[in-house]
Amino acid sequence: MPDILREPKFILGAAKPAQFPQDELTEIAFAGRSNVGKSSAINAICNRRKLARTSKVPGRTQQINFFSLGEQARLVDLPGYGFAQVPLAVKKDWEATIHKYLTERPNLVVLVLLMDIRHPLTDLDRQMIRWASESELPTQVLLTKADKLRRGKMTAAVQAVERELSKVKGQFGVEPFSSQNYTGVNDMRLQIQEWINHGS
Ligand SMILES: Nc1nc2c(ncn2[C@@H]2O[C@H](COP(=O)(O)OP(=O)(O)O)[C@@H](O)[C@H]2O)c(=O)[nH]1
Ligand SMILES: [Mg+2]
Repeated sequence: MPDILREPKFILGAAKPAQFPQDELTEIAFAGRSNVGKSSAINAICNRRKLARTSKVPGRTQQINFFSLGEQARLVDLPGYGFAQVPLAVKKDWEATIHKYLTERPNLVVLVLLMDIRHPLTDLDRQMIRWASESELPTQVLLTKADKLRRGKMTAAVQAVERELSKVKGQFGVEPFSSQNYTGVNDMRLQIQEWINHGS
């Protein structure tokens, strides 16, 4: 496991762009539908049990949470989207904050977009992909909860998403992921180290 992932520290939660850290550190952002397994993924990658809070109650993370990785970089946990029981005005507000972060943040080098391997490419996932494409933001898609599928179906799901994304302008990778059986976890650790060393 790369050293840089060993000492992640929570820095701050930002409700609005004025609160984002003001420096030039590289950032890697994680986004996905609420309950997709984003907190679990961040915890698995950093080998921590409770760095990012996991919860069975979806929609809890309403801020953009910044975690430092040594002196060089940060992981950024974006608010989970698509949680039905949140008032429309609040949803719009989160979407605006996410949009602003994704399109206007100079620190951001890669988006890690998580989608449930059993039902990927929801409307809001597609919106995220559009924003990434428009901002020329390289995007790594992780198909989460891959432990729920047998190998054949897992491969088919990855290929189906790859096929869709090949039609979109931009740089997209697609990998299966599970924080339960650790599929893809080590690859992500190495990948993050690469992005930090060389940009995307
Ligand atoms: N089977 C399985 N369940 C998972 C996995 N990752 C997360 N979960 C479960 O999905 C639910 C939501 O996970 P969480 O990480 O809080 O999702 P978040 O809302 O995207 O941060 C929890 O009940 C987790 O235990 C996974 O890789 N496999
Ligand atoms: Mg979460």
